[in-house]
Amino acid sequence: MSDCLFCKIIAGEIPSIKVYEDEHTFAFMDIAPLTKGHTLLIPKTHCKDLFEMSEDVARNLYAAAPKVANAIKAAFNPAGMNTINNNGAEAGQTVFHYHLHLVPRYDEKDGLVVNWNGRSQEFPPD
Ligand code: DGP
Repeated sequence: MSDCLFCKIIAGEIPSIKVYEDEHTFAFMDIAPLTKGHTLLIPKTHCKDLFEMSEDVARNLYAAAPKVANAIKAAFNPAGMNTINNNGAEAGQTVFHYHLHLVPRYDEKDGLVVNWNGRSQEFPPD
């Protein structure tokens, strides 16, 4: 899609820090990382969100997810990882090309505020 930010990143028209690429997917560092190593995994085929995603695109994307997660783990040595995907502005989506957030977690006191489902919650909860 010509006016899509993430399509432009895939095409190399906008620079990014690439983490992984194969025939169907592309992964790069988030410009505003929630934690060290926060990465976005996207399909090369443009689709707005999960509701528009075909089974083939989903299969290829999630086949790449463990590879990307393990590359992040090897590079940053996190203790855990959140995978999150926002669909629709009301759900917090700001870029309308499907993306899976891979957010490394370092310890329960890393101060990250979790706000994936419309609720804001200090981590860890009381
Ligand atoms: P979401 O709110 O789920 O739609 O997340 C969009 C993410 O995209 C957000 O964490 C910031 C990231 N982002 C936005 N613009 C750019 C960009 O130009 N480059 C990179 N690397 N990330 C971007």
